[in-house]
Amino acid sequence: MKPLIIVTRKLPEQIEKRMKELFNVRLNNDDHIFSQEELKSAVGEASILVPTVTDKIDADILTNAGPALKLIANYGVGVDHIDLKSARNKMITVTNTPGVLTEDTADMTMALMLGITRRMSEGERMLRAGKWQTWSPTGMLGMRLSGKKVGIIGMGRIGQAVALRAKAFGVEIHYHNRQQINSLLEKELDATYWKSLDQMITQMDVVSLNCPSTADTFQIMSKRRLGLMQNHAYLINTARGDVVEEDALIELLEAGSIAGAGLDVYENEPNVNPRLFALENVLIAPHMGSATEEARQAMGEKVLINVKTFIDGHSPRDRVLGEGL
Ligand code: 8YV
Repeated sequence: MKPLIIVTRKLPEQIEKRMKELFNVRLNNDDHIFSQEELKSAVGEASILVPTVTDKIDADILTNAGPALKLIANYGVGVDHIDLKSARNKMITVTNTPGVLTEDTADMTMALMLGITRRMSEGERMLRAGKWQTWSPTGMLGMRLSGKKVGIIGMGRIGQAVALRAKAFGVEIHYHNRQQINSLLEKELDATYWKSLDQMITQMDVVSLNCPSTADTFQIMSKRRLGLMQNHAYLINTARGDVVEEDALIELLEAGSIAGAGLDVYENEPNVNPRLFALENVLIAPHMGSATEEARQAMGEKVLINVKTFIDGHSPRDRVLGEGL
C-alpha cells in the first residue's frame, strides 16, 4: 500500500499529473480552502501533507496528526503558517521550496518600489476615472529612485536579488540582517551593513522587507520603528504581513507622515484592512510575489522531489530546521 499524500490546494496541472503517476495522492480539484475540520482529518489520515500558505497548521491541528504523518512538504518557501515545534515533537519532517521563487519575488519588490514612488496605480486610477485633464508641469510628481538609499531588511536570497536589481536603478544599497553577509558578496552588491536597524531606518528613502516571518521578525517594523522613517520615505513589503505593525503603518500613511507603501502581504490575509483601500499613497497587490507560471511550476517540482526523496528513504534537501529547534 503506497503512503497517502493529501494536497490541500489545486497545483499546476503538470505537477498534479506527475503526482498521480508517482504517488497515491488525493488532490483538491475544486481548490476550496480546507476548513479546520478538513485539515484535522487530513493530518489524521495522510502520511504526507502538501499544504500552502493558506493552511494554518498550528499546534491544535497537529494534535490531530495520525501515526502515519511523517512529512509536511510545503508548497512555498515561508513556513510561518506551520508550527515547526509541534511538528518536530511529533517527529514530522517539514520541507519547503527555496530558491525557485527568489527572482520573481525580487521582481515584484522592484515593481512595487517603482510603482509606488512613481505613483503608477494612482495615475491609472485617475485616468480610468476620466479625471485626467492634460499634462501638467507639476502633475503626478513622484520620487526619483536613482541616487536614493534603499534599506533592505533581510539579506537572504530574496534580499540579495532585490539588491542586485535596485543597484541597476542607481540606488545606494543598505541592509540589516541577523548576520553581516560575507565581504565579497557585500562588495559585489555594493551594500552597506547596519547592525542597528533603528539607525538604518532613519537614513533610508525606501525600506524593503525581505525577511522571513519568525518570532524574531514579528512586527520588526513596529510603530516605534515606522516612526523613525523619514517623511518622504516609502515602505515595501513582499515578506509577510506580520513583520509590520499594520495599524501603525496605516496611521502614518493616513497622516502623510511617510510618503507611501507598496504591499503584497497583509496581517489577516485574505482580509485586507479597508482603510488601505481608501488611501491613494499605497500600491497594493494580492500576495502575488511568486505568481509566475515558471515559479509555480518549479515550486511543484521541488515538492515532487522532496516527497519522492522522502518516500525513497532519504533526507530531502529542503528540510526546514527552524530556528531554536
Ligand atoms: C507562495 C510565498 O505563493 O513561498 C512563499 O513563502 O509567500 C508565496 O510566494 C505561497 O507561500 C505558497 O504557499
